[in-house]
Amino acid sequence: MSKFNRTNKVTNRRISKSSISKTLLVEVSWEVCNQVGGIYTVIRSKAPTMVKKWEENYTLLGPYVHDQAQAAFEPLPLEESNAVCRAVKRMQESGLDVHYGEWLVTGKPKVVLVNPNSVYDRLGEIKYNLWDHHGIPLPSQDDWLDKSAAFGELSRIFFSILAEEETSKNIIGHFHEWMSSTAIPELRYEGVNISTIFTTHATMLGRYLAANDQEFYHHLPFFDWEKEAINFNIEPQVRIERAAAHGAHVLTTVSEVTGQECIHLLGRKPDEITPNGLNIERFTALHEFQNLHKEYKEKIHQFVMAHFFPSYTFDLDNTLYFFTSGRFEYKNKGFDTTLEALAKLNYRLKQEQSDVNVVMFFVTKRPYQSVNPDVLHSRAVMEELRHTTKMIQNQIGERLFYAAASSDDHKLPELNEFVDEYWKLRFRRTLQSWKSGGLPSVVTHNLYDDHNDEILNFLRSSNLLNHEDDRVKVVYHPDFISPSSPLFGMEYGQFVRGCHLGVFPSYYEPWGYTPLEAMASGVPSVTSDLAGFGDYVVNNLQDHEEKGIYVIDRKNANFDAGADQLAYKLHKFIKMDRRQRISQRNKTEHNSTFFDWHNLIHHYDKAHNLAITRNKKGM
Ligand code: G6P
Ligand code: 1S3
Repeated sequence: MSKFNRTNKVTNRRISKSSISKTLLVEVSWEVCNQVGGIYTVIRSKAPTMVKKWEENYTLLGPYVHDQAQAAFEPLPLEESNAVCRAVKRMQESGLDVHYGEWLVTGKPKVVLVNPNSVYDRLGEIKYNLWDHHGIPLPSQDDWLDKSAAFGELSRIFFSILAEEETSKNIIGHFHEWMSSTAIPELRYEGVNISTIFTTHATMLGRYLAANDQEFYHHLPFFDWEKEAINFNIEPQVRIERAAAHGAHVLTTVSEVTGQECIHLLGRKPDEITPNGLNIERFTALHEFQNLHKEYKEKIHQFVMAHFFPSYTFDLDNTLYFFTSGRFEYKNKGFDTTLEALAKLNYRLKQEQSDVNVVMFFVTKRPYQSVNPDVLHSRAVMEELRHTTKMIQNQIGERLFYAAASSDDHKLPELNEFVDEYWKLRFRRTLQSWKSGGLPSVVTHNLYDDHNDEILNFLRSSNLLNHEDDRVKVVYHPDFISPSSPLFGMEYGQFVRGCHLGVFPSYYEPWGYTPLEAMASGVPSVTSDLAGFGDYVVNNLQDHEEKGIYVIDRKNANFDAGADQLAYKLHKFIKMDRRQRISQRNKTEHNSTFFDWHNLIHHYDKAHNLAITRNKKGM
């Protein structure tokens, strides 16, 4: 239990407009102006809504990372009338490397960026205090922990000075994730007058335990957190997380699923669930999104032709593109369930003698040596083939026009005669090197650890190796997709738009932005009820399948039953005809506004209000 008494009931209301005008809100995250992972998406996409609501009373606090700041940060002059600026000035005067300005993203929020290096000379003392005051042990020479302790210390200094500079307004410090949160217990220890909120986007222990325990959710109430933290060698992180969770006036997390982890692993029930949204406007393509699907699907066709057609061909018009993407966490992200379901689906489609093809893309990040030379070669040869056919087409076009204009005859001339011998030969040679004997590779890059790779080992053992008669083909792309990647040459968002279905049946996923981002682009997807997003959809979005969000029950089903369900849903999707897919995409895109921050921000409003109330009541 928390050492602070929060048993008094406090009505949890949204913060009012007049309260906002009397409050400074500072949101703190390691991912402010610093792209690392999902929290960056939360902070960045929420910024326009926060700035609109809080105006000059809203500031973000993040780390100063030179390259990222160069690209997205514009310094502003420090105004004497602004308490945040005065705090920054005092920090600068004491020799700390602190910057104030605008983050150049939609909404242009004001940001304070602090350079962790500027307190590295005091790391010993900072760590000693965390140990002495809160029992948090921080070993030496752990880069992440050092950064976290330094960033926390700079946040503590900032808030302590801000509380001195601004005495007529409430101040809220809203901290995201353990990395940013050592300041919470320290501010409470020193009795600084700041209302604090800690939002955790996962629990450290939950992530480790889930990856190692098939029955994680059943065992959740019974874990000994201290023993497990030592077991996984993450004791400092877990202790920081717990100190922040217990020290904060208000604890929130992104989903009910992670709320359970907070109860059992952090020892505190969240006061509010703050689900993640998006700035849907950024995705809106007016009535164009169906055309964009067609345009980017065409680009994916180009890749698929280059990759498969040297070995055998199939009907692209009757081919569906499925994808999954994200960090490589084989079990947590549900890659294992996806593969099992694909094998089942392939078997079923073969039994039915279906003429549909599914190409499933795994887009993730694995260490690799290079792009597979054969894959690059076919891509290059296809470009050569395109060039050659284009030249032949031009030659025929020009010459046919002259022949037609100068002819008395009404017959179509022999077109072959219009082509130079040079181009005929080049055409034959290109075709010769285009065709290859082997099977299309299931992986596009040469992995360092090919033999132990879990995806490849599954594909090998289940013989899902892109045989001609397989109805489900696999392309494992162990790198993120970007315009500079040689095989796709497009942005990830464009790739998503070109696909038909996202597949994200996670086992451990506090929220999960990937299906929501697909939804905002009008692309349906499958998720699971163990993903915060999927759970939220089941409880809040009626007829969600019609709206393009399929949810697998993984809370109650075991691994095999989950894979069966996924195979069934994939099969159901395949059975839709084009008109049905188009109509579903319309509904998917239309309903994504449900997840616009404007519709979800009231959860944050409640948390902010509660923090002020509890701080005033000394709770
Ligand atoms: C969009 C385009 C249509 C195209 C369709 C293909 O809706 O506007 O012109 O026919 O995509 O849909 P499909 O699901 O078969 O890729
Ligand atoms: C976390 O990032 P992750 O991918 O490590 O935070 C994200 C934002 O709240 C969330 O979407 C994701 O599920 C969490 O796992």
